Amino acid sequence: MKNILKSTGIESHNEGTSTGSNWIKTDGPGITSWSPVDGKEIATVQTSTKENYDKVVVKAQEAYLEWRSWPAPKRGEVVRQIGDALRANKESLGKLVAYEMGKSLQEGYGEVQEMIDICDFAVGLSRQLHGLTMHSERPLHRMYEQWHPIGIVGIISAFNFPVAVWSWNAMLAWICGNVCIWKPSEKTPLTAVACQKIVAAVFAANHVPEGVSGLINGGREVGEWLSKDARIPLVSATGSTRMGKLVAATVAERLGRSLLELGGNNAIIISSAADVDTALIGVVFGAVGTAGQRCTTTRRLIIHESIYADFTAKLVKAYGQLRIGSPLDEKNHVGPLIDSDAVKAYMDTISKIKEQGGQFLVNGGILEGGEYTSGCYVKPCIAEVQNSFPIVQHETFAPILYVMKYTEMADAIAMQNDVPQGLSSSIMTLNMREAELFLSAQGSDCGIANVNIGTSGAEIGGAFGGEKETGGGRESGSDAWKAYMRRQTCTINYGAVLPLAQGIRFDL
Ligand code: UN1
Repeated sequence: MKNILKSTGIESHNEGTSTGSNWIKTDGPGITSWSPVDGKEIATVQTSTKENYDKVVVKAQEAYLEWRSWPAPKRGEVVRQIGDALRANKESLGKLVAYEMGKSLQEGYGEVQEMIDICDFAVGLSRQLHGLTMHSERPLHRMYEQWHPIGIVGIISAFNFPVAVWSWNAMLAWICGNVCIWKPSEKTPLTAVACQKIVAAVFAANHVPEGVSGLINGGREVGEWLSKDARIPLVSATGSTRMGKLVAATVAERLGRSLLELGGNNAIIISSAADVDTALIGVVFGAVGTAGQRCTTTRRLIIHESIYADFTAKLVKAYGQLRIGSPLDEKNHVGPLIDSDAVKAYMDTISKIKEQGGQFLVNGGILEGGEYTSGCYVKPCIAEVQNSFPIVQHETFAPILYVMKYTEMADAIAMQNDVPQGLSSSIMTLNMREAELFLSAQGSDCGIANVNIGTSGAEIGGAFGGEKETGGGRESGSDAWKAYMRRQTCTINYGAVLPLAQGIRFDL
C-alpha cells in the first residue's frame, strides 16, 4: 500500500490542510484512515484547527480576485490539463480509491474515469457559459443576461464517491471562475490528499494563484464552519439527509446558497412486459454494486404479480452466485462496507425488517474468518416487505433489497413515489405505453428516471440529483453549471433620451 500512496504523491502522513501547493502544519488531532478491505491502518492525516481553516479561506478570497479575471477558456485549458493528469494517474488513484473506500478496482477506475469525463465536459463548457438576450420594451435599448462567478464554493463530499463527486463540483466551479474549499469525508481523507497533489502540480505549472483549490480535512465541525461562513456564498454537500438538513438550515440562516445531493430510496418497477434477462442484470448490479453504498443503489423492487414468483426465484439464484471478498480481486462482485458503524446499521436494519413483518428470501449476516478480517464484509440480502413499513421508507447504506408486488401500473408508480426521497428510479418494460407513462408528469417524481436501465451508473452529461429529501440540487452535466454562477440582467440605453419602463413619465 505504501507504493500506492507514494505513486499518488502522498509523502508525509501529516498532510491534511492545504491552500494548493502549500500544506499548513496544523495542531488538530489526526484522523486515521483504515482500509475496510483488510482492516489495516493506511495512514493518518492532520485535521484542521479553526485558525488554519481561516487561513485557507483568506487565501481563497485573495486567489478569487485574480482567478475570476482569467478568461473562462483559459481556466478551461487548466482543467483540460487536470484531465490529462488524471489520465496519467488513473491506475494509482483508482487503486487508492478502491483500497481506502472498499469499492472494486473496476469501480475505482470507473470513478476516476468520471473525473476525466467531467474535466472534458468542463473544458467544452468554458466556451459556452452563455446568457440570453431579450428585446427591451424601450426604443434604443438593449437587454441581456450574463453569468459571473460567485466566489468561494465549499464542497462537502461523502466517502462512497470520495473523488468523483468533488470533481463534478470543483471542475465546473473552476471554469466558472470560482475558487473551492473541499471538506472530504473523514472516512476517505487520503484520496482527497492525492487529488489535491495532482491538481496542485497542474496549477503550479500554469501559474494559477495559490488558494484556488483549498483542502480542509477534519470532522463535522469543518462542515459547520463552512455552512456558517458568510464568506462562502455556496456550499455543495453530498451525504445523508440528516447532514443535508443541518447544512441547508445553517446556510439558509445567512441566506447563502446550498446545493444538496442527499439520500435516495431508489426503486425499479419490473413490469410483466420486462425483458427479464436484462432486468436481472440491472437489478443485481444496482442492488449489490459498491456493496449497496451508492446514493443511486437499487433499494426497492416493485414487481408485477404475474411474474413475481419467477423473477424473485431468478434473483435468489443470481444472489447465490455472488462472490463476496476483497474488492481488489476482480473475480469478486461484492466488497466490504465502509466501517463497523455501517455494519451495525445493516444489522439493525435486518432486525427492524423482521420486527416489522418482513420475510427474507435471501438471508443477510456478517462474514467472518478467512479473508474477512476487517469485519466489514456482509451478505447482500433480499426481503419481502410492504412499502409502508417504516424501515422501507428509510435509506440504509448497505446491500439490502426490498421486494414487493403490484397489480396495476398506476399503483406501482404510486408505490415508487411513496417514499420521502426522490433521487433515481427505473422501469423495466418493452411496453411503450408503460414506459412513457412512467416518464410523464403522472410518472416517477425522481430527479433521474430510466427505462430498461438500473437506477445507478448515471453518466456525467446529465444533471445529477433529485427531489424531496434528496435535496433538490443538480450537479455535473446539462446546465448544472448555473448553480455555481450569479445571473446578472443588464439593460443598456444607447439613445439620447431616458424613457422609463412601464410607460411611466417623470419630466423635470
Ligand atoms: C453517489 O452515489 O453519490 O450514478 C453518486 C451513479 C454514479 C454516481 C453516484 N455515477 O451511480
